[in-house]
Amino acid sequence: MISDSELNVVVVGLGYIGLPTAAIIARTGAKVLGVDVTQSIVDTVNSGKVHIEEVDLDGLVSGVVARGSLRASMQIEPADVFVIAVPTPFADNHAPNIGYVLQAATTVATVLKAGDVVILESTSPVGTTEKVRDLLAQLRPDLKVPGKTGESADIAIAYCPERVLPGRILVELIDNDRVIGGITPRCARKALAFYRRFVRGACVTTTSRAAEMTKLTENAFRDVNIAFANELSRVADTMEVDVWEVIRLANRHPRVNILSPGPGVGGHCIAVDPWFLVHADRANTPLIRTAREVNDAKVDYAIDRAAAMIEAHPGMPVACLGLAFKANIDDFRESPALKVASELAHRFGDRIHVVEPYARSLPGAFDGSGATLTDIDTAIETCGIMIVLVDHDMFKSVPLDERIDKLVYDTRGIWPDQPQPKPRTEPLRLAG
Ligand code: SAJ
Repeated sequence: MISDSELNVVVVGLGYIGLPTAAIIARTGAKVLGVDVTQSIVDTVNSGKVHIEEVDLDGLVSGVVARGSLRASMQIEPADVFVIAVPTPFADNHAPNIGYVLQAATTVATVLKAGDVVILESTSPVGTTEKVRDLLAQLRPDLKVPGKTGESADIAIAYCPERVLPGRILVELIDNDRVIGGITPRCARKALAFYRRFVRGACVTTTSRAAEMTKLTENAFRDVNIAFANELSRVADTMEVDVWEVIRLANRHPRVNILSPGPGVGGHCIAVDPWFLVHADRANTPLIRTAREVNDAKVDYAIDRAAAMIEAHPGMPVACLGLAFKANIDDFRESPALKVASELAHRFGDRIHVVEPYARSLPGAFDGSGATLTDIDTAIETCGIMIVLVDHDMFKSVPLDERIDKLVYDTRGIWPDQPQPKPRTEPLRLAG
């Protein structure tokens, strides 16, 4: 086996998963090249800096870049292992777009040689790894690809989904168990040997198709369970019961574990991946599809409730607390909080004051609205209405005596001691 210091690894895609992965591998002593299509990302990494906010990532990247273990480039180079970590968005009809994956595989094909291992980490529809194999076979007829003929293959191809939670990426990259799906068992074993270099969690091997579906299943499971919590929150509003109390009490049952309602589900994973299953088998996914619709509809419900409160108090300044898609991160992708706050900004203009400790300025969605970005102390001093959209620690720590006289719509349940105004209920509206 090649020693860590002799191993050359290319990571294609230096985003939220690719950059931390590249840095963790570089820390083992391997020589890592991060490849990205964006020049500014390449320049940032090469200067030892990071373009994304993630706990401890800046120190790790500056260390491995200074030691010469991590470099970035727009040009691919030969290596022993190629890790593909590029986005897999979906189109308007929820059809997954694996174009970036195929583009990355095309780039890898230009430098591939016998003995190399190609690993796909991007969340992908079932069958994508086989499509990568077919593409490599087409582009490099000189190399024997796995699973095509009875002969032993020249290269190994596997699927190993990332499972890390934003905010805990570096810890989870090492500690989480990994599912490693090979095109063939031999491919899985080759990829396993690579992950064992830096993963402390268990590494379990399977087929590429099972590994692909496992990843989609994990996020669909969470989406369905959050949808249950979001549905409960609406029923509780109708019943004039505190949903947070009901959930706390129900969760005392030894076999009940209800998740938390919120203003909807955001991020680039849970709100997206379930569609890959629905798109693949619409007839057999009514539950997964409805969960998506329930979670999407929660955004409109939150807007309606907040707007009713604001309309009932003409002229009163409003603080929207949080824009990130979840607590304590700077990621605003697919954020329900951002959707609610920007919609309120366009309806109520300069009455809306946004507090977001992770933003230096208001995102483009607020352009022309008249809303302003402010800090939590100013918001407490000036705003009579508070709409809690993100459970950032900074907001949780505001004591009751600083908000006792406020009108509060708390979509995250961070202030259980706050006297709640009576909600205005609307019938459930499902998208599509
Ligand atoms: N949310 C709720 N209520 C909850 C939990 C979450 O409303 O009880 C909301 C969050 O506020 C956020 C969204 O759901 O808007 C998603 O947040 P999350 O913390 O559940 O998940 P992500 O998107 O940050 O990361 C998920 C994780 N998947 C699972 O937990 C099954 C992570 O492990 C995956 O690696 C990641 O997706 C991914 O990249 O696929």
